[in-house]
Amino acid sequence: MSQTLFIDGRWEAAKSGAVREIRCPADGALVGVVSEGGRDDTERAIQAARRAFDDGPWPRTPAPERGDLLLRVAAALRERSEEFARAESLDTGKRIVESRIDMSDIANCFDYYGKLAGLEAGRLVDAGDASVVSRIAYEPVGVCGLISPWNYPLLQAAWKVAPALAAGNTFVLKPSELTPHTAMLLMEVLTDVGVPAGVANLVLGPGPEAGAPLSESPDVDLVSFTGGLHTGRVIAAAAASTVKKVALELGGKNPNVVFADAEFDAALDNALNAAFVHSGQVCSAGARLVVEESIHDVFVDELVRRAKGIRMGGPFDDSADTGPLISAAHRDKVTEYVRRGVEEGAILRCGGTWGEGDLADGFYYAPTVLDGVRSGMSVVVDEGFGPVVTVETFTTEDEAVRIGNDTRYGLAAGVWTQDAGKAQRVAQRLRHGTVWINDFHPYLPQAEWGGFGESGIGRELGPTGLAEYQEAKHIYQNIKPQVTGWFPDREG
Ligand code: TXE
Repeated sequence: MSQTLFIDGRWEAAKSGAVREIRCPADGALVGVVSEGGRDDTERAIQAARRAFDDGPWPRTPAPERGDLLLRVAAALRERSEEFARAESLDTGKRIVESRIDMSDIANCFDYYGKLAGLEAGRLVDAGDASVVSRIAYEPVGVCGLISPWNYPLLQAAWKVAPALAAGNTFVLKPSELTPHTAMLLMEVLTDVGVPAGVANLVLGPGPEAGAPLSESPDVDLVSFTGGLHTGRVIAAAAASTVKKVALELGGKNPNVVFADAEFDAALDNALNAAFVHSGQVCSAGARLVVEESIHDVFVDELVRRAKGIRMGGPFDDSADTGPLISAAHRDKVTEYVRRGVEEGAILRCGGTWGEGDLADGFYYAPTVLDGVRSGMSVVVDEGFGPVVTVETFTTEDEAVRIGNDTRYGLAAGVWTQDAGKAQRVAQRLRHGTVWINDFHPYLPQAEWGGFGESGIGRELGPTGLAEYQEAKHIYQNIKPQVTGWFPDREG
């Protein structure tokens, strides 16, 4: 029987005995068989995390010691990086080179929070009264429910696990049911470096069963979720009944604005990266190319030519530039998304096809360019989460900003121009959580990440990413207690 749930420091099977086969999206090969947890299992994990928080040593461990332990996690991840990268590539189908980059970023994230953990010793407040000592203490929130998606499975989990641990919380992690293996490996590392039993718990299984208690249970104090907008709304609504803290990262519909005076080759190359990296399964994908009308034809012709040259292939195919989509269901969704766009009037310039021949067993979808789209079309409004870029044009700076902000999301945007003043003006006016100028996609563990609008609530990474996992407590001490006389001492 598969024992792949990690609860209270022990590997366990799902109570129901159910299992799930994990298959590589690149070719359908069996990667592993894991426990398929349900509500009971998650409840058990929540209770373990609750006990570890209420009675265990972890929340009371000095913050610098917790930080040291995170630095050891980072070192262990670097040592086992190749094993982790392979596991990530097999679960997601992404190229091994991309998984290696992810693993390095994950180790950097643990390093960052390891170093930050010990720096924050609270704050003294001047109460304006010499007889008062007033201070702010930052305490852990409690039991955290961490729900992560399948596109960057361990990276998205690490953005939650590292600050949650740094702040002294205990947690239950529920990765996507499609991509569980690196989360399992992470539990091994956390145990090896000495995280106490019950602090780090892992449940696997489908969201509505294994995930839902993390947003519903009164014993969970915070739920942090990365995934789709629809699921985010369900989780926020469920969390409202117990008024738990909620952090959401729900993707985006991210404009990549290219002015005519941009450095052409760099803008073009990055427009490809923006849209097609990891086959567009990136929350910050630059899936909306917004290009100045005067260069539209030459820019888009070149984009199409280059997109046609992108090679699809499996994780270990050195000649491949990009991999498959995560599942048959997701490829069907992308297929329907493009079909609908064309029906609404988009011009299909390239792509729109599935992988054939050697690729027929995987969920490949060719890089796709949809030209001539207009505001309000479904391909402009909705996140596609596939290798699909739409093209809109503008003639003025104001129009570029208006189109860039014409979305209910607000996660990320790119601006390409050699005019530094224009770049800053546009960046200031774009309502997105990250704006890249003359670049696309880089992010830093020390810089906040998250969205405006329906892209979510809260920020991950940076100091704010730690603050999300802390409660601020004001401790006010009167060192010269006196009678206030507010209520006169009268006979009753
Ligand atoms: O994600 P879900 P799906 C977007 C992208 C994609 C769409 C749907 O547009 O096409 O979301 O993808 C867990 N209670 N993004 O359906 O459902 C689930 O098990 C608790 C953007 O695959 O959001 C998984 O662990 N948990 C994105 C996680 O939620 C629940 C990344 C994400 O799955 C749950 C992925 C419930 N009721 C998709 N229902 C990004 N922001 O990067 C599901 N889950």
